[in-house]
Amino acid sequence: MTKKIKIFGATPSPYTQKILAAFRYRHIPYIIFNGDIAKKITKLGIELPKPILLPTILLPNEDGSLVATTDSTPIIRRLENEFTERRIVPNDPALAFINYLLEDFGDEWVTKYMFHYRWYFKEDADVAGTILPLVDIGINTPNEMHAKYKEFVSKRQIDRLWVVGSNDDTANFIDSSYKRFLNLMEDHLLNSSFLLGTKPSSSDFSFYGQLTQLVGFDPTPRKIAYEYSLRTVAWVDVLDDLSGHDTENTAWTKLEDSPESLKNLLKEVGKMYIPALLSNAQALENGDETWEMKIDNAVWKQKTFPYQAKCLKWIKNEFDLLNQEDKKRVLDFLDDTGCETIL
Ligand SMILES: N[C@@H](CCC(=O)N[C@@H](CS)C(=O)NCC(=O)O)C(=O)O
Repeated sequence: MTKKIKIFGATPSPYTQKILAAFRYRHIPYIIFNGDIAKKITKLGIELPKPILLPTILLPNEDGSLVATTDSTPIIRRLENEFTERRIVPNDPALAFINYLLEDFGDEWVTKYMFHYRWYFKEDADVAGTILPLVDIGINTPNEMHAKYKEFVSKRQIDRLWVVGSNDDTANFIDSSYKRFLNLMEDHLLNSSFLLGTKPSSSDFSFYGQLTQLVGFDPTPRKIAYEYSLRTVAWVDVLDDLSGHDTENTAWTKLEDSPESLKNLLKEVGKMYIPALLSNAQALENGDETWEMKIDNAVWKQKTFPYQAKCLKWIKNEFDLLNQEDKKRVLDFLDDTGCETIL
C-alpha cells in the first residue's frame, strides 16, 4: 500500500487548500495535521524548513529520509513524476507553460486580494483573528488564551499588510482587480468547466486555493463574489473534491482552440501581475527596499520581494525549456495580452 504523505497546514491557508484539493483529485493518500506546525514537525525529529510555510510536506530525499518541503508549485511538479495517474500538468508543453503562468498568477497575485480583504477591514480582521488561533492552537483553546493569541496574530498580520502592497492608496486598486477577476472567471466558466478544458490542471488548484478563502472564509470578498460571479462560487464547490472526477472522458483544451475568455484572463495577468514582477525585479537589482508602479492612473507601492524575482526567473526558465515551435505557439497565443513582454 502507498504510504500516506504527511501534510502540515491550516484550513485558512490558501496554499494548504490548493495542495489538499490537488491530492484529492490525484488520489495521492495523505494525512493532514492542522496548526502548530513547528511543534509537530520538531516532535518527529525532522528539521524545520526555512522559512516555515504552510503547507509543509514531508517528502523523502534520495536516501529515503523525510525532508520538510515547502512551495506548492515545485512540489506539484515533483509529484507528477512520482504518481503518474491523473496528472495536473498538461502534456502539451505550450499549454503547460500557460498553466504555469496562470498558476503563478493565482499564487502570487490573487493572494493579494486574499490577504488584503482578510486584514484590511475591521469585520474581516475580527473573523480571521478569531478563527486563526482556533485552528492553530486548538478548537478548545480556553477564552483567555484565545484572546491573547487573537491579539498577537491580528497585530502581526495587519502589520504585514503593507508588505503585500495593501494600504489606503492601493485598496481601490485591489478591489477593482478582484472584481475584474471575478467577471473574467464568470465569462470563462460559461465556456469551460476548468481553466484549460474539461480536465483540471494545477492552475485550477492555485485559483481554487485562494478562492476557498475569498468565497468561503472572509466576509467582504465573499459578499463581492456572490454579487459578481455565482459561477465562481459554484466552481469552488466543485473543485473541493474532484476525487471522483472522470478522467477518461475529459481532456485539456488544445491551446489554439482555447476560448477568448482564457485570453481575457491572461490580459489581467499582463495588466497587473507582469508589470509588478518587472518592477519588483528591477527594484531588487537596484537594491531598493520598496518599489512603485502606475497602472490606469493608480499607484501601486509595495516592499521588494526576492521571492517574486525568483518567480519571474522561473517563468522565463519554463519558457526557455520549450522548443522553437512551442515558443512560437505560446507567443502567438499571448500576443496582445501583455504577458509576452517578459518572454
Ligand atoms: N509559495 C508558497 C507560499 C506558501 C505561503 O506563503 N504560505 C503562507 C500561509 S497561506 C505562510 O506560511 N506564510 C508565512 C506565515 O504565515 O508566517 C507555496 O506555494 O506553498
